[in-house]
Amino acid sequence: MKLAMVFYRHHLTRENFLYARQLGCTHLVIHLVDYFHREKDPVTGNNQPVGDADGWGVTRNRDVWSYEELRDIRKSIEDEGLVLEAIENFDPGFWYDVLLDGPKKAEQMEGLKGLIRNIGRAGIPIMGYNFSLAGVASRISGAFARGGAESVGVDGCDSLPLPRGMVWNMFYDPEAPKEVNSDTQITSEELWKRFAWFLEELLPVAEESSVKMAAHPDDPPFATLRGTPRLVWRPELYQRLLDLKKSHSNTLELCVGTLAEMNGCNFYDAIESYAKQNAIGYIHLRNVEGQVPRYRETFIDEGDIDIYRVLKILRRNDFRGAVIPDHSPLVSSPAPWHVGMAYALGYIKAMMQRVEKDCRD
Ligand SMILES: [Mn+2]
Repeated sequence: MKLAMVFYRHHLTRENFLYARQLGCTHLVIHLVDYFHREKDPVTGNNQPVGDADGWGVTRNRDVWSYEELRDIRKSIEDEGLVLEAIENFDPGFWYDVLLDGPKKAEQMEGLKGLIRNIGRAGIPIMGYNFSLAGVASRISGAFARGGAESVGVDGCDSLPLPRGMVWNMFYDPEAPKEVNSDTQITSEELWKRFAWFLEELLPVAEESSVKMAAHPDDPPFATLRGTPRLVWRPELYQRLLDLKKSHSNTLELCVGTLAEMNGCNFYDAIESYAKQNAIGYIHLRNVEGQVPRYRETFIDEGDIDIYRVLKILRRNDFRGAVIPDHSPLVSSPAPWHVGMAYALGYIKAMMQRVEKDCRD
């Protein structure tokens, strides 16, 4: 098992690479989609300029990340003694019509295929993605965690329908007419049909390029959100995703926190079963109290998840991939995000060492 962390694009500096290495990471996951937020974002701890007048993110990116750009990022990471393990998330501007079954679908799929080839050529083993129309929504933030640390949670489901020009929580076309996009008001089976096409088209290219595609479940795991169906909001739907096409390149970006937020989910059994199938690309690890429709993200040492038990299941099933802290509450300090991540990393590293020792003895 490898300890890693995720950096957003604005984090890709030598100082941060040293920070990760000093805290015991050997690997990194990078998030190249720039998000824009109204105010301080409790997940990234970042103050970003707003995207549009209502504070939604806007992407005008259409050209996928080039081989040269990816190669240079990988080199800058390797120069500091770290390994680039995965890229997390496509820019919504690359594939909105793949999600919406829109007119540019075929053209955008060619773009995604080119991107997967670039990723393989740049020597990056995993591409994490989330096949979702509404993306992350319904989240609230507040002083929810220990000592009033700022954290995120969910209190019921956001039913505001998706407007035209938006997928996830970003506008790819901010000038689109302000009306409900009926292409997002579809059945669950229609969503699975769109997903099956995506996988059928892209997996052969991923296989040829030695890239693993790794799917994140829907966060938060509601059956529907903003009037759209969700793909993976129950553990058996994660299995359905794997069963659609058996392949070394069809894997999971297994988010333990999201699994724990699913109603009635025995997430230990679920993790064990995915690990036995060797179907885990990499792990998102965090802790949480409660389940949909109401939960709060906590510090990693609190909440409903026994982190030691999760890591032990992974180790016993010979999981060799990366584990990253998913989110952490922000810690009151001059560097709230960095301190929160450092705390989570230290805790996970200690548990990994303990698991390693217990499994050897
Ligand atoms: Mn996650």
